[in-house]
Parts: sequence; structure tokens; C-alpha cells
Amino acid sequence: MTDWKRKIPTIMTSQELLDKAYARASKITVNGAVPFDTVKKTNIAKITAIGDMTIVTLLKYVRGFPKMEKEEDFFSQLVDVIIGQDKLKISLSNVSWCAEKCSELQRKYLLKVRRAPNIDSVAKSTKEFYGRFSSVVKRINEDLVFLQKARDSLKVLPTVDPDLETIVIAGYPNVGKSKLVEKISTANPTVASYPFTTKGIIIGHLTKGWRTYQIIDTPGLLDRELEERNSIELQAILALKYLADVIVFVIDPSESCGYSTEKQIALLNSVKNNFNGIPMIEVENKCDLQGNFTDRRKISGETGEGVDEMVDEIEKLFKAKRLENMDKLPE
Ligand SMILES: Nc1nc2c(ncn2[C@@H]2O[C@H](COP(=O)(O)OP(=O)(O)OP(=O)(O)O)[C@@H](O)[C@H]2O)c(=O)[nH]1
Ligand SMILES: [Mg+2]
Repeated sequence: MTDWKRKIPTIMTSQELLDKAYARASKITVNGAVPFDTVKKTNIAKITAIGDMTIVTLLKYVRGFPKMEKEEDFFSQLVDVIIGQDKLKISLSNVSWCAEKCSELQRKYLLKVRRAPNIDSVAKSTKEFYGRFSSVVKRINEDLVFLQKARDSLKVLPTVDPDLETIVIAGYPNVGKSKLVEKISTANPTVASYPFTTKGIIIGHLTKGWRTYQIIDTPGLLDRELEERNSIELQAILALKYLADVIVFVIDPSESCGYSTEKQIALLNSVKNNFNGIPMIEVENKCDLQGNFTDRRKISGETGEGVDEMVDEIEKLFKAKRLENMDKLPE
């Protein structure tokens, strides 16, 4: 699933597909015993090549796009936000239809040409094949153009691994989310683009024993209350729900982030409501500074204070979650 983005081929337009197939076919000659034989064999080879090439390419397009069967899935949600799942499904099914039609035409005209009694009749049938084939391929041009756009949009989706246990770090800007990801990551975090934000999301990995957790921070995503966002952007944010196994909500009681504690707590409540069911740890960061700290877990991404203990708590939540999932397994 993770590398499907690389598998989607460049999608040609109808005209490009036809030009390519016809150019290839124009180079084909097959020698026969007599001129009639030569013409017939050559045209049979051309029809075969044009059909095969186009069908193979179209089917490659259909297979290249990820199957979005599970709606409750991070990628499906994002695909829906960015390009619309329904539109994608319709275009892909039109491309399949076209491949099927091409195959029908190829079979039909190979038979016609094989049975043609003379050179004129071979030429006539071949010409007819070119005409009908072109028109079938041209009918899906809009779908091909759409798929090419979809491909470009999908390429900017974040490269996250949906199979890894994932910690999502949320909170207002400047509260120290990125610094925290950096602090607890075993390797340097990478930046991946995320729809509707100019900033990317930061992805880190934390390896503990033989387990690797994925840590994702949400810069610029949660800086306004969820209720205020437009629905498209909101959907993109909520897609994180399908990825998050544990949420760490970071509060900055020093308020050096520029937001009051009150505002931060309001966002915390809104995240709680929208991501309900996902275990959440609330931490107060920047404990090396002065502020209205409460009895929540205190940490400092700067000095590292309290960070190991926080990671222990995260691991405990994962353990509990795994046990819970084991209970759900069929007997
Ligand atoms: N004193 C102190 N400063 C911190 C701490 N954690 C982060 N900072 C500082 O706070 C500022 C913001 O930190 P970031 O990690 O970039 O914050 P962020 O939440 O990722 O911000 P956005 O990406 O804009 O949402 C930086 O100047 C950090 O150096 C901390 O524990 N103590
Ligand atoms: Mg950040």
C-alpha cells in the first residue's frame, strides 16, 4: 500500500494513446507469398499490435490506482477530499469499459480481415477498424485527463505507513510539537506534504525493542478550532483519525507560543470530540519555563525532562490497545 504512489503510470490522453499505437503499427510489415497475402498478414499484425498495446496500457492505468474499498482508511479519506472517490471510481470503470470495447473491436476486425476475399476488402475493413477504434478511445478522453490530474494530486499525499502503530502529536502552533517529534524519534524525522497546508507534516519513527512507532506532527493543521474550518480542510484533518492509535496533545502553559492556555484547552476539547475513541495523552510542554502548570504530565522538549516517562505511558497505551484487539480476535 505504501508504495502505490510510485506505481501509477503517467496517463496519456486519447490522442496520445492512438498516436503511439498507430505509429508503432505503421512500421509493421509482414511478408507473404503473394501481395494479397502480404497485405492481409500486415494488416492482421497492425490490428493486433494496436489493440494489444492500447488494451495493455489502459489496464495498466486501472491497476495502477489504489483500490479504495475500505472507506475508513486514511488514504481513502484523503483521496476523497482531494479528488473525490466517486469520480475516481467512475473514470476507472470507464477506462475498463474502453479496454473491453477495444478488445471486442480487435477480435471482430481480425476475423473480418482474415475472411476478406481480396485486397480492397482487407483495406476497407482495416480502415473501418481504425475509425471505430479511434472513436472508442476518444470517448474516454475526459476520464484520462481526470486520471492524470488525480495522479498528480495523489503524488503529493504524505508518505505515511498505514500499517505502523502511529502517534499523532496535536496542539496549537509553536507549542513545541516538532521539537517533541524530533526528541523522541530514533532517526531524523522527514517532512511530507499534506493537503491544504503549505507546511508539511513531520514524520518521525521511534524504535523500541523490535517495535517501530510512527510519529506524525500536525503543523498548521490544528491552529484553528475544528468547528471553524471549511469542510474540505476538516475532512483532511479528520483523516488523521484513521491513522492515529494514540494522540499526544501538547499544551504550552508558558504561553510563549502566543496562545492563551484557555484557547489551547478549547482546542483540546474540540480534538477530543472529533477524534473520540482514540486514547489521548495530555502533556504540558516547556516545563523549563514559568507558567500556569497543572497536574497534567509535564515535559520539556528542550531539556528532555519528562519525555522518557511520556514515552513509557504511550507504550502502555499501545500495549493495552493490543490486548484489547486480541480480545476481539475470533476464537
Ligand atoms: N523553552 C522551551 N522552548 C521550547 C520547548 N519546546 C519547543 N520550544 C520552542 O518553541 C518554539 C516552537 O517549537 P516547534 O517545535 O517548532 O513548535 P510546533 O508546535 O511544531 O509549531 P508549528 O509547527 O508552527 O505548529 C521553538 O522556538 C522551540 O525551540 C521547550 O520544551 N522549552
Ligand atoms: Mg512544527
